[in-house]
Amino acid sequence: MGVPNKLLTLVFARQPGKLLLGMKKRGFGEGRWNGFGGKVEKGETIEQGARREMLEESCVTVNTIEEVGRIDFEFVGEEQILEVHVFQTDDFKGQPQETEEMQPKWFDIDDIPYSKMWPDDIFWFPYLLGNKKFTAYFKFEGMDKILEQTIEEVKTL
Ligand code: 8OG
Repeated sequence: MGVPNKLLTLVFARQPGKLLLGMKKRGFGEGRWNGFGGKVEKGETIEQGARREMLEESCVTVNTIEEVGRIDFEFVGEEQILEVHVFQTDDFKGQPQETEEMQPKWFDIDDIPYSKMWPDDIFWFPYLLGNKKFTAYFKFEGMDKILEQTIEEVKTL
């Protein structure tokens, strides 16, 4: 048996025709636009972790939230799989504000900045934007190169 997966969350707030992304200012994924999220802490559920990270990183309070995807990331040379739970919400309160970690910005869904995002995102965003639930797996070498990938639409997660 290997090490347990590392559980992470990733939350996308939506408005008609728009998606909220944040420019990651530090740490893992720095310099890339992304949803909001991070490690699930001991004693909280994955959904609680998603809400907490969204509030901490964007100052937005999420009401209803829906899990839409799960992505497993393997990095060559690292034993631990990153298990990212992807959520979306169109039911939230508060104006997104810049925090130490993220600079938020609303993007038109026809103008998503894929070239300044994780390189796998362009493959699964169509599921997210098309309201299709999905599971995916990506094997990375370093931060930029995808060696293997699978994506599948699913009925339930
Ligand atoms: O706590 P920390 O900021 O390190 O969490 C990492 C965040 O980045 C978390 O929200 C999950 C997310 N994330 C990855 N890999 C990828 C990826 O390939 N694409 C996107 N969009 N997000 C990712 O860890």
